[in-house]
Amino acid sequence: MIEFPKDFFWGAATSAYQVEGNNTNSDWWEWESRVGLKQRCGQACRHYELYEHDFDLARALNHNAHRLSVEWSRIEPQQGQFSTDELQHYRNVILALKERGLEPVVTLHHFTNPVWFAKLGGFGNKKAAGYFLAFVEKVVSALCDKVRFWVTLNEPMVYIYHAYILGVWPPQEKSLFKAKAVADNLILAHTRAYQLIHGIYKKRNLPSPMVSIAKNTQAFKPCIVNVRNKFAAYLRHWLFNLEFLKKLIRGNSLDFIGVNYYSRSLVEARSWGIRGLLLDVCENNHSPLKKNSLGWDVYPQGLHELLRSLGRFKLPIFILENGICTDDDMFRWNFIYQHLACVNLAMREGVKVMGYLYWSLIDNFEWDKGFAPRFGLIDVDYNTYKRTIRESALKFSEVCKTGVLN
Ligand code: IFM
Repeated sequence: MIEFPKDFFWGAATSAYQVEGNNTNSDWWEWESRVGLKQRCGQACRHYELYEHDFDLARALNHNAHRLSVEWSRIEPQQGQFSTDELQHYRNVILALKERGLEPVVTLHHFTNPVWFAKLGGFGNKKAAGYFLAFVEKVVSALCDKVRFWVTLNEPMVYIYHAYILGVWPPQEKSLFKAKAVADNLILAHTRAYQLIHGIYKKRNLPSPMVSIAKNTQAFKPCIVNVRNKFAAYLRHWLFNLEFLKKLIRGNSLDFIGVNYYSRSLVEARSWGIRGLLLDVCENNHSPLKKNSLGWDVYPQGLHELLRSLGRFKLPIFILENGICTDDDMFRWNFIYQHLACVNLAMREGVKVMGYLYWSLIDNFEWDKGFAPRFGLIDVDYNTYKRTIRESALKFSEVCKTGVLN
């Protein structure tokens, strides 16, 4: 029998743009129409109207926590103009979670920006952190009496990689120089937001908040075990999993480590150059594993190794995303089961993990990949917006209820 602590957080995650619908002031909305994206976000899952129903389902599934994001472009549609209606909307959303006994975990930036901010150069602008802080100040002041867990940035390195290196997300700039500037500004934005949030709680005599980022992570494994591949795998783990976190920890700006984990990357360094060491992956289908519908390897033991490695920082860890897109729901349950077993093993070995949030509560808009990848515990019919609970969700709900993985 595999047991979890009584005070463990169980639940699922979503992000505003991917589920709400009609975020017409967002840079993604503008970009999708400009480039003619095949499948546009449109109404998404209509979660903006249906959130109470979705939270009823989460409650019925025995979740006791839920991660969501607030959409900056709704709250500040024009620079300096804050919408009291939208702030009230998000307050209602948080109250709806609390009424159902779900601990809110609130993300402030999950890939999307207001159009006005994007036009000013987004996080490439020297003043970006200042613009972000004005928004953070409004949101945190409006919600601080109801929210304890804040996530300033979702997967900053994924954001930079897709938007400024691969150039497949807005603003589609392919510039290492820009990518570096954006990374520096994101670190500054986080650090200043961290101080601001703590300052607001202190001023209002509220119990200290828990502030972090959601860090994307991967297991880097040598394809053929030789010195170069082993070195490249180690280097990538150090650079892509740990370095960003280390910077924030050195700046005393993390209260816990937020972890997003999905998959493995099979390292095959074809040279000792930067490209070989940092980017080359196996292209020969060596050591094949089962894959999700986007072709990502399923590799649960990577989560165990990662948690062990993060344990060195002596901060509590909160798994903020772990999930699979698949049309085979038994495969989804297997995925959850195996990852939870790995989390539990790390905990028994002394790593402090506070909770596990599955990505995602409901099927949603998977960015440039559209609606085809199905990550949800709950199926969404995009014609009727009807929700249907999947079998995997029911099995997961038993674990949430009992804290036992059978
Ligand atoms: O859908 C995304 C989410 O927005 C960020 N983390 C990974 C998920 C699956 O790709």
